[in-house]
Amino acid sequence: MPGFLILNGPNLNLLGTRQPEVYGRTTLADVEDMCRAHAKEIGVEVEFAQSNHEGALIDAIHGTRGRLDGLILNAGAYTHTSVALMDAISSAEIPAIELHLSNVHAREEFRHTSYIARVAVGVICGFGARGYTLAMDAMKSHLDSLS
Ligand code: CA2
Repeated sequence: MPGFLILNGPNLNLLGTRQPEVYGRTTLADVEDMCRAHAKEIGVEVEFAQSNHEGALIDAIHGTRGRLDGLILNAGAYTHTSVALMDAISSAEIPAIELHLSNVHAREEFRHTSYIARVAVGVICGFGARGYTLAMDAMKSHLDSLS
């Protein structure tokens, strides 16, 4: 069974508790439940993690190497700033999907830049919490297309 890491970056632990007009009312625990239920439906295994620390996110990405088959990453604001996360994805050598709850392209100019997109298979944004299960389907279909 393919294994995915679903990794969430800074401030996403606050999901569902503030700014519901931007990020919705679903909490990160709800998202994890949705992902675990969806994983059973589509026949994949998932690990789910969140950190507010860039180094911890890098360690988690390194930990996928040779062990898991896909990375789904909502890097939060680090998306727009972190060459280090980009390099970590390249070094892990597993396919990555960049994910955002909000449509970052409809927001401030600084959110239009992504270091992650340069090393990602694709990007999903603007579908709220549903984006997580969409990303799982997209990753599964991507892996199927390789075999
Ligand atoms: O839309 C997304 O998923 C983002 O990755 C969320 C980041 C933002 O910096 C990116 O540009 C787009 C911010 C995460 C903040 O999460 C919060 C959630 C609830 C309340 C406060 C912050």
